[in-house]
This record gives sequence, C-alpha cells and structure tokens, in this order.
Amino acid sequence: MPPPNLYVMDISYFSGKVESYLRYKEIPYRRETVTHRTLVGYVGKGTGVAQVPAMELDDGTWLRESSTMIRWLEERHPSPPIIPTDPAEAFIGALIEDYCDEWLWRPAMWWRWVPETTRRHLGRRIAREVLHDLPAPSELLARVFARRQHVAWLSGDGMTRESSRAVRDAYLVELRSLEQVLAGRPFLGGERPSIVDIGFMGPMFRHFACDPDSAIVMRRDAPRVWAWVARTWATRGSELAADATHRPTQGPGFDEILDRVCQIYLPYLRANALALSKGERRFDFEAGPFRFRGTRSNAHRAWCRSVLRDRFAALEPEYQAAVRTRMTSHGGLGALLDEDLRSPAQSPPLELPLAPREHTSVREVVGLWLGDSFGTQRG
Ligand SMILES: N[C@@H](CCC(=O)N[C@@H](CS)C(=O)NCC(=O)O)C(=O)O
Repeated sequence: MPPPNLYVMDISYFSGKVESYLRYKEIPYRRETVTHRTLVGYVGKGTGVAQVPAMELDDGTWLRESSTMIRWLEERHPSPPIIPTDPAEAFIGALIEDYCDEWLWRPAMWWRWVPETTRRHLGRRIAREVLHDLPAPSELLARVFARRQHVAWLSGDGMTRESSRAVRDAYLVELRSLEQVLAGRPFLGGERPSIVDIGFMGPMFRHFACDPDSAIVMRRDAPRVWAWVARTWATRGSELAADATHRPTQGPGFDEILDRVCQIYLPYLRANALALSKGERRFDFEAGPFRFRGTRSNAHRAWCRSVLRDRFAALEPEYQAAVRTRMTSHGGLGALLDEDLRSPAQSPPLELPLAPREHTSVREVVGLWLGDSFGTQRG
C-alpha cells in the first residue's frame, strides 16, 4: 500500500508536531508541502478546513486536527506507545498537550511576528514557500501575512501594549521549566518520548528553535531544550531500549507547568467557553501576569475544553481521584470541571476519518479560510 500523503508547511507549528510523532513512531508518509492553492483548493476541499497538517489516506478519506489525528493513528500503531499506560498520566499528558497547542501558540506568535528580524524572515519564507501562487509581489504578501497574523493572533487574541511583555516572557518562563525537567531525563516523558514531548514539539520545534530571535534565546538560555528538540526529532522508537519507560509528569519544572495549566490556561478556556455560550464575540481576561482586553471568543478552544472534560469523565473513579489529588496543589481542575458550558457555537465533534467532501465548493472553503484569517475559525 502506498504511504498516506501528509500535507504540511515547513514553517508550521502543528505540522512539526505531527511530523515529530510520525518519525518517532516510524509511520511512513509522503510529505507534501502546500501552496496557497493546494491548501484552499485541495486540503480545504478534502477536510472542510484550510489548515495543515492533514493526512489523505489511500481510500480517499482524511485525517485532520493534530491531537485527534495522533489518537487515531495511535490506536492503529500502538507500539511504542506515546500515551502513558497509567490513565491518570495519560489524562495529564492530554492536558499539557492542549496547553502546548492553544496557550503557547500566543508567545509563539509573539516571537514570530513582533521582533523585526524574525517577522521579515518568516514573512519572506511564507511568501516564497506557500503564497507564491498568488498574483502579488512577494514583499507585499510577506507584509500582509505578517499583519494578518498580528491581527488574528496577538491584538485579536487580547494582547495590548501593556500585556505584550507578559506574552513575550511566557516563552522564557517555559524554557526555564523545561530546562529543569530535562536536567533529570532525556525526554519530557521520561526515558522515551510521550505525548508531552510531542505536544511541546509544536511550539518548540518549528517556531522557537527555528525562528531567528527565539532560537538565539533557546541556544543561550536553554541548551538542554535545544538538544531535546533535536533529540526528539531524531529518535526512532525502535532505537530505544525495550525497558526505557515513561516517568510521571512530576517534580521541578513540571510543577510550574501544571501551576500555569491550572491557574492560567484552564481559567482562560473557561472564560472563552462562557463568552461563546453567551454569544459574546469578545471578552476580557486576567490571570497571573496576563491582562487581555477584547480577546476573541474562539470556537475551537471551546471544543478543546469539551474534549478534556469528556476525557476526564471517561476515567475510572480511582483515576479521576488520582488526577484530582495530583492537581490540588497546582490550583485544581475547578475551571475545567465546574460547569459544562458546551454551546452550539463551539466547533462540532470531530469523527475521523473524514469522508471525502466531494460537494465542498471552493467558495465555502474560501469562506473558511477567511474566517481563519481573522482568528474566529481555527480548528
Ligand atoms: N488544531 C489544529 C490547528 C492547525 C493549524 O492551526 N494549522 C495552521 C498552521 S500551524 C494552518 O494551517 N494555518 C492556515 C493559515 O494560516 O492560513 C491542529 O491541531 O492541527
């Protein structure tokens, strides 16, 4: 059977995450880099969302959305597992993965689109690698794209002049925690990568380790993280000793990460779901050093909260109790578990694989792409 096609962009957060997973698992794939035309006209038509990564299977069905895609692949390629066998650890891993996907996205956007050297470099790369089939000069495309990202994911995601520093520093704080964890183990998951490594590869690989300004900081302040990014990218599951195990997400470094998950990220997810359920397009949010004004309510992130709630509900009572006990000293799971807040406005449930969408019109896909451009529809 021919390997599946994986549609990616070389500069993409979530493409780097899924590729790290596939390489470690030694799951063959054919790497297809998208241009604007294939993103909207082919991937968008196939999946209903103009986003990468997306995987086209040989029967014409599709996988999308990195977390859901990884769970689907993990069921079919269980060895070596990246999900810890202890159900409480598996839940905490999913929680950290979600934090990496949705919360660290903000500082990743800051470090890509605020410092001038990186902004110009990435704008040019995107114009050259992805947007070159649009009929406009590449310098203009680079500038327009940089502006679009700023409006969609920084100012549109609540960042003001006053809170810009806190968003910038979220990267530095994360590096300190990861340096601590990596002082005692080769992978964040222990002696072998877990879903926590794969989750952190999203922001850390194609953004922080590769974007010029953030890479300088990583090399200078967090050499263990720098080495871990390369190690995780290079390691194949079959190379590790059979007795290399996962270790709990506990101890210095993880304690601070879980504090941020419970005290900042979960309250943000709650505020977002609440705003969406009340039909509010924007909301204000404050936690820790962050003061966000006019944050756009985000349908995908409300869906993320529901997925986490469902995962928790699916745990046996003894593992629910174990997770609650572990999280108490970090601030607890109250913001996740207190109220359901599910609403018709959030992204709909996602069942993989997706049947080919022969009837998706290009017009519909362009609409989705425009929605994504303004930060409302990211799925
Ligand atoms: N939740 C999705 C997010 C995918 C996503 O946001 N992909 C970005 C690249 S990292 C994208 O395709 N953006 C399209 C665009 O900017 O037009 C996942 O986990 O796969």
